[in-house]
Amino acid sequence: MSIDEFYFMHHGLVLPKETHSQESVRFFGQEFTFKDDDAVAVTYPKSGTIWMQEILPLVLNGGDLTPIHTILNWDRVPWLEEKRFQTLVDQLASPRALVTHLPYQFMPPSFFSSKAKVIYVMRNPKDVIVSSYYFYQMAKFLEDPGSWDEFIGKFLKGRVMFGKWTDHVKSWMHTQLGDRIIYITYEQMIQDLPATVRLISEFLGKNLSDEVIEKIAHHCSFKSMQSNVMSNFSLVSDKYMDSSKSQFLRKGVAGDWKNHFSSKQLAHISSVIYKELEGESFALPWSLDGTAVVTNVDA
Ligand code: PPS
Repeated sequence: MSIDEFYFMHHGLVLPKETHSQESVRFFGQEFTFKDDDAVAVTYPKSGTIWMQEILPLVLNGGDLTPIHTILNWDRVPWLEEKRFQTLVDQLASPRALVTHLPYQFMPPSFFSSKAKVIYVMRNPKDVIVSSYYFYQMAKFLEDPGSWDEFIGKFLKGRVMFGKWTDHVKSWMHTQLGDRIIYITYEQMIQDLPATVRLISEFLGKNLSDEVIEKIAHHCSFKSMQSNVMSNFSLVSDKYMDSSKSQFLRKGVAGDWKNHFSSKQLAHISSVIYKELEGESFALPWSLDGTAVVTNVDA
């Protein structure tokens, strides 16, 4: 991996230089203080992060569309570990909606002593690999993914930003957060977005009417986000993203993996992932051998 050109290592974690720095992770780890009413969406990359950047502000403000129509998503609900965060943090109104891709052990002391709530969003790793592969082709600040086979290998070895998918999931499935965390899946959001928005709103202590829930779900649909310039990344300079190669909001479906993997690749992926999760006390909400099955995630 051309690690020096695109990435740097932070305590064993691969981070992109363009968007992150030692100073940005230090700032988050040492200077940032969580507040009790913060809501943090935690994701492994390509699992539903920007979807949560759309949903969370609307849930927290009772369905007022102003933020999603006036603030770019990366400023509206910033990544805690990114360089931009330090410049934005003082402008964020409470209750704050935040996102992070960091594994659990990278959260700072104030997170553990606060009552900040976490929505952990998981996605079938086979679709995460597909989505990542297209993203690595279009994002100029990431290493070229190489061939499809090469990229699958890199992903499984954790030679991609934020490391191994299994390590991320394991870290967040074994927290001491009790009722401060809920687990939802991308597939659950695809299956019934209003029901998932309701779940999130109840978790955050918001009693929203059915009408408001429907309104939020409508404005957070793939189609609505695709046509929202504040959310579709069309305002990102082509210096950073080549939209002729792929779109950030690319396909927005569950199960695109069926169009991409050979049976040999699928068998390899499931055997590696199952082996790494052997002995774990939680079960994945999908069968990696067959068709995706959505069940509740029980930590
Ligand atoms: S990142 O780079 O980590 O922030 O990416 P992330 O936002 O986690 O994941 C991007 C994928 O999420 C899809 N997406 C959606 N799918 C359905 N509905 C909505 N509203 C939605 N918003 C984002 C996006 O299309 C990427 O998935 P793929 O499979 O590549 O389309």
